[in-house]
Amino acid sequence: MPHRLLKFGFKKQYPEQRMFRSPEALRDEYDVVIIGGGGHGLAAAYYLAVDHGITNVAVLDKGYLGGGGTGRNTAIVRSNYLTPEGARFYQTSVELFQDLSRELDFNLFYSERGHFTLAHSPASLNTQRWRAEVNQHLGIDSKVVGPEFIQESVPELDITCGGHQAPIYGALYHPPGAIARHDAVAWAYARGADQRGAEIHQQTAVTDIEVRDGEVAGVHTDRGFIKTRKVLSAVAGWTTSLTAMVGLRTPLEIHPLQALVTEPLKPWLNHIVVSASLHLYVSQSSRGELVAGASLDPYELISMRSTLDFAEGLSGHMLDLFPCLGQINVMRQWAGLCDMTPDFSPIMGTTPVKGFYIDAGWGTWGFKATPVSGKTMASTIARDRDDELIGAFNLSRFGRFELVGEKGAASVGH
Ligand code: PYC
Repeated sequence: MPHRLLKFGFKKQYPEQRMFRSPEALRDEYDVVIIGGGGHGLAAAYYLAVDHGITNVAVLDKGYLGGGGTGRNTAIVRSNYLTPEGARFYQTSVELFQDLSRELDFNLFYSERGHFTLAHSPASLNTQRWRAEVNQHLGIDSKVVGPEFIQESVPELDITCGGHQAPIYGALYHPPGAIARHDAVAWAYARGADQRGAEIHQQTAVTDIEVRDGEVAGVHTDRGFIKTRKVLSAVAGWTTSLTAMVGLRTPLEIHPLQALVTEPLKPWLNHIVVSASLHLYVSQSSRGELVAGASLDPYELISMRSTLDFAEGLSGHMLDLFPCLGQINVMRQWAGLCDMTPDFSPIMGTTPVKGFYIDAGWGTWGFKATPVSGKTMASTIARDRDDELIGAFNLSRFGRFELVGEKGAASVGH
């Protein structure tokens, strides 16, 4: 490291600003307590302040900020969903993402790449046509394309899959499909919320939620009791522990989802390529690494361990599509926890416990929803009424058998 840079680093004259404050003590009372310092919780704190002027807010996390689903996904943003409810919701998120670096004054490395969902059979191409129809009806930029278009866009892709797998018949192409730097999204929302008065308390575990006469009265933490009448649960993977505290049942199942990155390469893959049949999605990050994942581990498990099975299976399928990658090394792999719903749509909004709001069921589709979930949950909390965009995602839909079957959700078997 150059000597001058080192000297600058140690000089007290130019202290580097902290991203957000770390208040020593919890207040006795907050207007809103948000459990979960991931993107969703932090975005909710930000929009509570910006859209509703509610700033007496605490965000609590038992670990560190962005250490759960936010830091463990493959950072894909898109809105080419199949249900009108899902497509409309994610389209709002894409639109928020497109302006987010400017709004939060933070480089989120938001990069529009174009998103291909490859179809390896006529049946799969039919599903992609169905998605394109729904998308176009809602004004979402999405269309079915043939093998020539795919090959021209991604010349390294082996359209025949080497004869090991069914060849590619066509794809759903979604030009606004993008990637972003996931950690930066959490930090930027944290900074924005903190600047407006919200407090972020890491290493603060919620041990119980006090409910009196059907209404939230406070939160017990390992640092003491906090009085509050409004609590948001935004804790992918741990939702069922919190809902148990307030006596609510959900149909959630927790499954690990694994991913990996390769060593960095010169930029060559300009698009996001997804194959549902091969259980693979891959993009190239701004650092040059190929970021790739497969489908959920097929069993319930609350563990973030990685497996060799996953790395082997994924690498095999990556080579079916991109035989040129035979000599590339895998650098890291990891897992996140996905709380899966039976219909592959999230659970959002008010609950039968007054003052307890839920932002859960994010399965494999949570990162891309960060801005819209924050905005709609903030409005739901502020008004104590489900935001219009998330009405279909209320927990009560399971009791009413009004599911929102979302076949546009990635990395799950439908
Ligand atoms: O929804 O695009 C997606 C996705 C990719 C990986 C996991 N989910």
